Amino acid sequence: MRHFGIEFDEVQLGLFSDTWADDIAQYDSRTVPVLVDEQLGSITDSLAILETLADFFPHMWPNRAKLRAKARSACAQMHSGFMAMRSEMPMNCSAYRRQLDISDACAADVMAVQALWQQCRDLTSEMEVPDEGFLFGEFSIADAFFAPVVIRLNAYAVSTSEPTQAYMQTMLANPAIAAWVAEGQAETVILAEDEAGH
Ligand SMILES: N[C@@H](CCC(=O)N[C@@H](CS)C(=O)NCC(=O)O)C(=O)O
Repeated sequence: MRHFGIEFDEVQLGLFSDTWADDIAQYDSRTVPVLVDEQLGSITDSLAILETLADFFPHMWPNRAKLRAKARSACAQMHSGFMAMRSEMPMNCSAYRRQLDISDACAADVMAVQALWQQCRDLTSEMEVPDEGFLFGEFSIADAFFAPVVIRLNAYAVSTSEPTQAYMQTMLANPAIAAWVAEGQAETVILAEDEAGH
């Protein structure tokens, strides 16, 4: 939403706090993210949120049908897959190239996500659309969906291909993603201070 200039108010909840269950229940949800719209009510789940937003802002998906289909497929795969990578490499905006022992299943996920990105990039270059280095040329919902993977690959010392590194640089330089990472880093500081009793 930030990348596309869609106005919204952000409410920050303490994910691991004592009041979490009550706090999130106020938004008729059990998990974040949840989007609350005056007309539509509470929309829980990242994929549902992005599909709902795309009803109103269709340019959030690639505008060519073939790229849009591939983008939807990539998002759905991310949403329901890559479980080993998601559980063994927790998203941590403050970590950088941290050593981590990963299972074969996690290493296979890391390879598979890079292969998927390459397929997206290859299709994009075949279609000759404006290319700013994102999965489908210009930033789309697919990039928003994979931003947490980019942040994970940056956080842990896992080897990545050159095209992956180029994509990661493009993503991390995007102002909306850079702001998200910076806010995540600032949040860690707040939690650390709270634990110390300040
Ligand atoms: N499928 C959901 C997953 C959401 C999810 O797992 N959110 C986590 C934080 S990233 C959460 O709210 N966990 C709190 C809990 O499970 O109590 C989505 O993509 O929106």
